[in-house]
Amino acid sequence: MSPIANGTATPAGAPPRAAEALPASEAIAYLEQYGRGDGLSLAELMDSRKNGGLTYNDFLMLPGKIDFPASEVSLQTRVTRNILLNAPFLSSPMDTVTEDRMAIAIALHGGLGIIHHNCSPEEQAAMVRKVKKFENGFIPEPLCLGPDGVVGDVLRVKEKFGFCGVPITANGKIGGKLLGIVTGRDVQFRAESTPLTEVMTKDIVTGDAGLSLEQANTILRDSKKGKLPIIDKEGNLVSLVARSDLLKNQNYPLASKVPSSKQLYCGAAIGTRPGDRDRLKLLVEAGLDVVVLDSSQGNSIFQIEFVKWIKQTFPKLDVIGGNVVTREQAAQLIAAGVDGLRIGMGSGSICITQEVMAVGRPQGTAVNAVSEFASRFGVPTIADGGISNIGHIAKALSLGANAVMMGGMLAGTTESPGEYFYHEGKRVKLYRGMGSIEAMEHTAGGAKAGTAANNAATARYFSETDTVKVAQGVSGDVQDKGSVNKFVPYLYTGLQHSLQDSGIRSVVALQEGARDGTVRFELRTASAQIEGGVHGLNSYTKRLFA
Ligand code: CPR
Repeated sequence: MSPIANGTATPAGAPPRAAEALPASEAIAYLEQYGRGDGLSLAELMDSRKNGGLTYNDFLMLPGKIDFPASEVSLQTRVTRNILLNAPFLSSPMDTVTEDRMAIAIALHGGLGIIHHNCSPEEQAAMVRKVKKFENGFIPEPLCLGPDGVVGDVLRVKEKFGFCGVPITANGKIGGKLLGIVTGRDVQFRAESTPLTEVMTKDIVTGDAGLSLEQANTILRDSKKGKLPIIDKEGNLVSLVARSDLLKNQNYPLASKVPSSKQLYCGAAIGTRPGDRDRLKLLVEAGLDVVVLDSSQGNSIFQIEFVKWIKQTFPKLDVIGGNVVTREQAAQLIAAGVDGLRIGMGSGSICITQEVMAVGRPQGTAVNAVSEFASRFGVPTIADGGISNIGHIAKALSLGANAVMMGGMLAGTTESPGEYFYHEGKRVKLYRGMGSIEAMEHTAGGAKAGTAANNAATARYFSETDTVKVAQGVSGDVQDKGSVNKFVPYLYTGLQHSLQDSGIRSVVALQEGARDGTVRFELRTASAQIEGGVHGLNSYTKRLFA
């Protein structure tokens, strides 16, 4: 073993201490000759806990040498055999975390959203379709009115939504033939009962479907109009571009896109019951890129058969299997043909699986064991659950995961489903486990409780024949975190700094360094953990980013 990798405090072979100090200029050569001697290699770290599992809080990475700016750190990673992302972030398929809005927002920032299935197959497919059709700056479903509308309708739209440039289509909906557009000036000083056909502008500047946002912006600028309806060859409205959004239209250089296309990547979760085959067909028709087989214990004959069926039926669709925490579980799913594995059992913030079932594994150990094994077969892994800060993400990656999946971290953002409310003076949103009784009995925005769709969704935790539902999670709330548009860049930049501190330029280099022993780790005792947290203050404010 190389002196660097052996991790002993006094490097083997180091000469006895001389009476006189060595020349300072020899310090680096000394290290190179006798080894760094600090901390543990990944293998030693894991070995130190072979009689008990390791969690993210049990260890730290040691610093390396910084000879590059943090902004140069690449967070690019492969989350399945075929999908490469610019950021190692996935959002959990939970009805208080990922619907189309979250999936779009996280994909724009380089990650991947997995749409939950606590809703009917049609509703889930509609969400997938929205993500796949999303084009930055184009409003895919603008509010429209029909030719039978009156001025009062526009005034009510203005009062409720704050804008009044409304396209008028033959059927009053997106997709209908564009007849005209009504703006604020058109309805000024008009009686509420005046038909819109009398006041609408019929001579409209339009853009053709397929034009770029840049081209649309140029037309808007030159025409001095407020809204640019985009129409197809038949004159049907397909989307709208608003002048008021011109300045807001950010560039998303990290966006997760299907190569050589404008489409964002979209994932969705399903169960492994026979009915889920029909659900998956609808999702694939909607353009799904990757399916997650949602089970808390993935090593089941149902999942294995399901993976084989998907691989035969939809050979181009990537499949993420799981959840697994052992090599044995992973081996079964890898042999069945999965393209990625989701790791975690009982580590989720809303989860009581370990308490109730007495089955699970500390997440650090699970991530390392499964990732080490899966990487031998070229199968990427996703560390799912238990991420509550940026450090946890860095640690999950250092243990071998290719990406992390987050529920609680992304709940409470503007883009997560549900409305904000106040709890004990704090602005919060609901966040609940998918195996909580509440998730089965209620829905966040999808299917009604007790419907077939809903029951199928909670199949992850409940079996049809159960007379008593045994909960595996709780329902609670999390504080308002603002928009994903700020929160995910915070995670991204923070992670770049974490890797920079370790002297590592990319996620790939982190994993290689962990494997070859050059990335060094240290165990944390209970008092080390206290030391590493804020302590000794009378009170403090914790602002995470600005
Ligand atoms: P956190 O990111 O909140 O720690 O965990 C989210 C993960 O928890 C999800 O991606 C999922 O794997 C898991 N999960 C969701 N509902 C659960 C219940 Cl009821 N019980 C156990 N795990 C759950």
